[in-house]
Amino acid sequence: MKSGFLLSCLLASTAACSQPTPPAAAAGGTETVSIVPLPQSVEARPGALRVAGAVALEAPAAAPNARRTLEDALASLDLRTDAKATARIRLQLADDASLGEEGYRLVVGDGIDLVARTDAGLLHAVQSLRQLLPAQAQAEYRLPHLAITDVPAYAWRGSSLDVARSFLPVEYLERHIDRMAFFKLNRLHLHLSDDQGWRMEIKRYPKLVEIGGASAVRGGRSGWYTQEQLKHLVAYAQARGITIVPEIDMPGHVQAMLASYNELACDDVENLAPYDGLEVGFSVLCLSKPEVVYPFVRHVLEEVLEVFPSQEIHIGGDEIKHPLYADFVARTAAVVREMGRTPIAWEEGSVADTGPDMLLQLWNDGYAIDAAVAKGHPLILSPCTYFYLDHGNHAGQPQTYDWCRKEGVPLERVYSFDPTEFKTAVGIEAALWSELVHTDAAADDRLWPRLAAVSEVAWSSAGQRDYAGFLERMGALRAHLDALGIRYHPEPDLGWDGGEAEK
Ligand code: TNX
Repeated sequence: MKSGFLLSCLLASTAACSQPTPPAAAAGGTETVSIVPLPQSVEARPGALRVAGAVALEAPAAAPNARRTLEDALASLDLRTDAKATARIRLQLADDASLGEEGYRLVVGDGIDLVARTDAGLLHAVQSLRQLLPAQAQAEYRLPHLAITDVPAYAWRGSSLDVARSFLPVEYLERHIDRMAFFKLNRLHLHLSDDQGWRMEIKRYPKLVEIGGASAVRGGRSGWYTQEQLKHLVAYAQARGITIVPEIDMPGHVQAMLASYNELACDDVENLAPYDGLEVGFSVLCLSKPEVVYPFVRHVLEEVLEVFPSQEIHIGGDEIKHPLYADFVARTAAVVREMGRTPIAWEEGSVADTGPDMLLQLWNDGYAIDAAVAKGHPLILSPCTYFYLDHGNHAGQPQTYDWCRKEGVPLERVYSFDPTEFKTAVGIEAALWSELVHTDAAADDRLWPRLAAVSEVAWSSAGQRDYAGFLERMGALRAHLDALGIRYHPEPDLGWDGGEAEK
């Protein structure tokens, strides 16, 4: 990064850093509204609202998260809340079925009115208001009169992070949640276990973190989360409208489990050492020892469910060939269901006899998923040629994979995905695998700005989207990305490259 530029960008007004189109609030006359993801409808109205110094804030007790988020945003812009101020912001809950669980209305007129059915909907309204305002404090703010009505196309708008190959600290996850919320993403999927590491404290099986938590992919970070830390993270995410979806990957990708509890491996398995390589598909729980494996699976899931209130729980199920594979997925899915939750498996789990409520996560573009769709399985769409963010921002980017797409997965490619052909899709999720992503800075580079494109593909209707418009709106939000501390990829399509060095 060129820190000189960033610093001047942070110190300057939003308009000075925003390319190519400044946001309405800072533009003093250029009434372009730059919101990502693109709202369903924006009606421009004549006139503008001036805000300076203080605002009067009204918010219902039933919307504490939206209120807190708005108060934080106002404070960061040096706007006090004062019941006597002339500028008024009113948050309201209204039972308007057309807004669904997450939709909202935002009207700027004599005052600012945010309306939704839920606290979550109001949170999204607050994020849109943040995007209408500049990222840095100014003496006064000018908001164009407008009326926005906005409802997401898909309920599942996800980011998944592989903390198993290389650990990400809690502080990074908190920042990531803040950034996700800014773009109205609402599911954070944590891949908590894999061959190279086990990351969640399980009280009944302490060696999982003692041994499995101490390993990582070569060059990556080891570590693990206590249950207290994870509960804190769940609450932190909830307060920002985000559900954390845990994944324990089974019955393959389990070398860290086998290294911790050798009895989970079949007796003829010789290599029970922690693993730091890049191979996949070599380890498996000993499915011919059900009396050992299933009690373990049940006990682990009990603790996972105790920490994570998410209705959906991911049981993995990828990249393993075994005669008892389908049986394992069916039995484990049944355990999750018996505990009152809904299982998710990777696409391969579609071969199991599970009942159609199990969600399937599609990751190979061409996987034959039609039969599962016909049965009614809901789909989370993560086709790797569009949404594998461990692939390059461009072809040949150092420290990226290209097994799924030689050209990498550039921003425009992410943006071009059309989910509408998948009739049972609940939404979209982009995956950041971490075999080659070992630092916070590298994670930022792979995630941003591509995750903003993911949010627009999941939120905005297919017919409304257009890449040029997205680039313009994203360009205008650059100062916000800087204020969020994101070390984003110097994306040439956004004019953000300026000859910067690769991370
Ligand atoms: C495939 S996607 C995997 C991961 C790897 C990833 C690398 C999936 C379900 N399995 O284990 O990390 O490729 O791109």
